[in-house]
Amino acid sequence: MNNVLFEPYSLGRHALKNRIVMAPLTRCRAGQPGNVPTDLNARYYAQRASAGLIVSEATQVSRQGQGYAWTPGIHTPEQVIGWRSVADAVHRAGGLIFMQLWHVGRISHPALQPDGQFPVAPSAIRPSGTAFIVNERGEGEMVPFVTPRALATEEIPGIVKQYAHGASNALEAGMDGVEIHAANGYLLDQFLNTSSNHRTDDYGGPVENRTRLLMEVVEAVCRIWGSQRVGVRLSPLGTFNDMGDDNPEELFGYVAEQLNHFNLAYLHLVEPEMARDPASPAFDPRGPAMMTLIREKYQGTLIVCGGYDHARAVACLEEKRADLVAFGRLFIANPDLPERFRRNAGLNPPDESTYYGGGAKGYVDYPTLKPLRGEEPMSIANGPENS
Ligand code: 8OZ
Repeated sequence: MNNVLFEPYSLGRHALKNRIVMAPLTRCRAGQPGNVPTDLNARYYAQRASAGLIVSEATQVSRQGQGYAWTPGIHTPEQVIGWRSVADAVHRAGGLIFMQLWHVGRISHPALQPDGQFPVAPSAIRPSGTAFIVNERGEGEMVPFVTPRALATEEIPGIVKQYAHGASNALEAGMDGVEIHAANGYLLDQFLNTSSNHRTDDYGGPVENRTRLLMEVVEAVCRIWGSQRVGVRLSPLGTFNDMGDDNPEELFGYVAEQLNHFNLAYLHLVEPEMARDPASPAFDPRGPAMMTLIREKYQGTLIVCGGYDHARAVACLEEKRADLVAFGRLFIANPDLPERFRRNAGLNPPDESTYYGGGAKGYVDYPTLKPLRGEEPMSIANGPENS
């Protein structure tokens, strides 16, 4: 079968075996104490190494950058060692993995911050909703967000340094590249959007100013990695975490144009329907035009992500709306997703109750069609293709 998803792709310095990307997925299963990746995490990623590229779960570049219980970091020596075993396991299984570098900004809580400090943000605007923290008993708990502290202009170089530190640690951990998380309402997105950025200094106001921090971070990370091993993720028109912009076409069109100057590995878009607050109406009529606008403005490799199934992904690539397609929920439940696509096999449904936190259940125990390399045979869902 001639399936465009299985065409190889040259991504920056890497040769991808297919055009199927495992999307970054927060699973809240880092080892405690210290938010250190474990053998269980290594096993989970290695099981999914048949993706052309894995993008790791969002990984905080500093303690200040953490916003959820039990997410992994890349700011301590122990975390570097933990991530090295993840990278090694993925490589042994024939895969490639980029680490997603994350600073949550205001999407945090003093309970997760060093010395119980307030989270930082472009402006002192409290997001609606709740943070997922670890309480005194060591349990996960949802608590209302607080009003963050607005960063002083003099503190911005320190933020860029946090990303640079995470990026050089990711290099030391043997990752194949890094993706800068500038989507879904976290720190860099908070600077981009007018809903969260009311600054009056060089980092607020006109679009050139609101994009400044992102560009400084991209430049710093490219200096460490070389631009061909750096990607950026955006969520234009996203409303998750109270995002919203007065002129999103101008904003994201400008960002796409500016990113051309770096010759990055890729730009990764969370499609508008996926980036919406679940409470708001799902369809944004501006979505398709936004995707077309960015495809026109951005000259490099484009990855799209947002509830794709096999047929929609094939259509997207055939129509050249993107170069690669990322899958999130399908990869949670189907470690061998490419093989299932290839065979047109049935898919395991994901169990939402095990998305965040916990152990092996709902993490490394989804059945495959046939045993994965280096794994014991697992119990297998029925179907003639499983023999
Ligand atoms: C779901 C739960 C927690 C974090 C994102 C890193 O939205 C996340 C995230 C998603 O990008």
